[in-house]
Amino acid sequence: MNDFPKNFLWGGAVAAHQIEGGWNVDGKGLSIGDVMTNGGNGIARQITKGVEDQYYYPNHEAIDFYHRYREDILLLKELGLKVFRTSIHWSRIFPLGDEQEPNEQGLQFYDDLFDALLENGIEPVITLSHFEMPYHLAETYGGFKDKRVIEFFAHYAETVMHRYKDKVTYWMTFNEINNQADGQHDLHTWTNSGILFEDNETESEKEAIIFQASINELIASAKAVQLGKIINPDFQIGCMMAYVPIYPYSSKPEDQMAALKVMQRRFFYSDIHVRGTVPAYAKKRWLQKGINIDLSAEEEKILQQGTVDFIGFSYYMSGTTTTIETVDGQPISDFEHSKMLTNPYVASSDWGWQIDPVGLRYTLNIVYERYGLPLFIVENGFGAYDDVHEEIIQDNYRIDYLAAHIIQMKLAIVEDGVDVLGYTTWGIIDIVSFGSGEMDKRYGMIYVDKDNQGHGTLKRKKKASFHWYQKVIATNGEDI
Ligand code: P53
Repeated sequence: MNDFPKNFLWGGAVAAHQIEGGWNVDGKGLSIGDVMTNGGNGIARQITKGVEDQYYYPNHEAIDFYHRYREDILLLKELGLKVFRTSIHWSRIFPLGDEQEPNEQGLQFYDDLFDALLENGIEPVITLSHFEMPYHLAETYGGFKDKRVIEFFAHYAETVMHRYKDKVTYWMTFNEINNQADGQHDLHTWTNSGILFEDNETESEKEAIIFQASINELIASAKAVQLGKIINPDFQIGCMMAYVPIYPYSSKPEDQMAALKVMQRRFFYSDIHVRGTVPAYAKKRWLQKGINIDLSAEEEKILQQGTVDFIGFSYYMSGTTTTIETVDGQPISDFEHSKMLTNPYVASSDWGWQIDPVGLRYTLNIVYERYGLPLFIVENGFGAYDDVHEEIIQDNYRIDYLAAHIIQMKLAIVEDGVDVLGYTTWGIIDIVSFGSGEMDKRYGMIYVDKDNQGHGTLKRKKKASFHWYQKVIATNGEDI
């Protein structure tokens, strides 16, 4: 008996800015990722005003997928991938973001890339914006703070969905749209709305800015869904969320409420993507905090008419919250006196990400119960230091991590009845880390010879996990 659906979409995932390189070729404009320096484990990346000579920008070359994708696709084919998730680099298509005419060379690149994938039996799954926005839109308009950016995004979305209407079926609008609301803007500085905060802005002001930009981004997403459905009614258009489930630390009822409140911060986005209306808890929060949101009746209608077909999400880790005063933790604003802390029952990666496979099954259940829509796990993976001197990298820790998560996904499908479309592991080939800019936070099953300073031959090599995942896919998840 086979437990995974027959057409289960096994795959791998990456993002254009973390893999392509070719940052200034063939008419591409500067992207917000192009002005992010390298950071390190526990060291934040910096954002510079344009490109400055004295810094190293790891995304400029990344792993040079732009010039090497044909060779890489052959490896992905050997791996047996059914789907490959990547994004379109917005600034290849509209270098500045606010022009009418697209850059034909940029469009041609993705035609060639998608053709090469399809010829090798791999279906592209496409994110329209994976923390990628033309730098000009961030610099001149303040990103999604400005309502005009809604139109620029819609025009971009319509252009590419029209161009690739016969090559791509699965689309997602914004990668991890909720990631900007989880307090993570302190980590990355850019939010995925293309906003930089001013030093003198208070936490309350930042919250108001993020809520407004998020609403604008949600309107942009809904417009893209509407346009896409006109272009090709068979399109499956989803949202993309970072689901980091937050557990109550104890059975204290207030801990349960605190966990629920933190989760509402994330569900705010998928609630609007799926239901098309602003949830009551958000409206109350705006009222209490004196936040005035600009959302017209016409825009509300767009939200209602542009709801998604499926929910794509990333899953790496879980978190824990408590209101117990004697327990140490990081204060958060979602519920009075609540704070985030380390879960004593789970291990952590070298970057402090809490490893929790059961949390994936839990998340699949919670999200499916809430929305009843098909789910697509479009990111799951283990960032780790590999011993690069080994002849074949024996990344058993990565195999263990992935196997444990696949087993929990299987339980959600088989025992809990959750509808899961597919599973794409993050960073199937080593890429530039988004959070830290490192190469050495490796996720790949294919090793790329490049280090944190940008040195290396860029040669590709299969790791032990490559052979393991090949077998998982070939047996449709029977042999984990
Ligand atoms: P890196 C935080 C929490 C969960 C997912 O992240 C996250 C982040 C951001 O760091 O981002 C997603 O490279 C994102 C990818 C990213 C991947 O997770 O920081 O969609 O672009 O590379 C892993 O280790």
